[in-house]
Amino acid sequence: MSLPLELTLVLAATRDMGIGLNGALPWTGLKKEMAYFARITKRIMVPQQQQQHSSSSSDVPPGPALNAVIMGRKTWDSIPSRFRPLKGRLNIVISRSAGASNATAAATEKPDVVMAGSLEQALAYLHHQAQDVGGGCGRVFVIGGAQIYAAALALHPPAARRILLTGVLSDFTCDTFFPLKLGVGGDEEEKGWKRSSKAALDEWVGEDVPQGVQEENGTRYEFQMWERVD
Ligand code: FOL
Repeated sequence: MSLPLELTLVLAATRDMGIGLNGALPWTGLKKEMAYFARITKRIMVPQQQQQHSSSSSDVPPGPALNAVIMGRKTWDSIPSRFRPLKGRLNIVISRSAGASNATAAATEKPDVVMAGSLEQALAYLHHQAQDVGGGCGRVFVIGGAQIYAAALALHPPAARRILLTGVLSDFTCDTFFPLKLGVGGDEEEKGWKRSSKAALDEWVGEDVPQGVQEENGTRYEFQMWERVD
């Protein structure tokens, strides 16, 4: 894991950046979109430097065992219980009333769910883990909801470097919104974000991502990546 920690926000949002309704996703039946979410948050990508100049395999560091997904308590509650914790990923759940269980979770040898009292505490936990364990954690994804995305975007110095946005082109009623408008007015660069090429998206996620408008059950969407402009 790179230090300081680099965060990637993952979300699906309508054109006006709607992400939720009544504590759930505004849509149903986007199976391939959800499969994309699961694949890209699970996939372990070995940094380029670690692959080079290794005279024998014993010189290669063990590398990350798991990526982490950081989410708020309401997002945790919104995930169907049969899918919780999200498998093949270290789940970190942020809850203001979870301060005490943080220490307990940190003491567990290989927790798949860690409770943290704030985003800062979640990042501190990952930072510690990276130093303790060889390879530590892999990529760190912030998967919502609105409050946690806002906290991630507000970090100083900036830690959210990348946004994997699935732009939903069909209209849905929403009551929860992503706190940054992307792909709407065309003035994103002023706000410090730039849409990446398909090649950059493919390289970062490690697969050939379907390009252009996708459609499932009458809902149209598009896979995008946005990167912070330095
Ligand atoms: N990002 C994107 N691109 N799409 C989303 O639907 C999405 N959803 C959330 C955050 N970022 C997203 C938050 N909500 C599951 C359910 C709700 C949820 C996140 C994840 C979930 O059950 N995930 C399983 C998939 C199981 C399946 O195959 O259907 C997982 O293993 O990731």
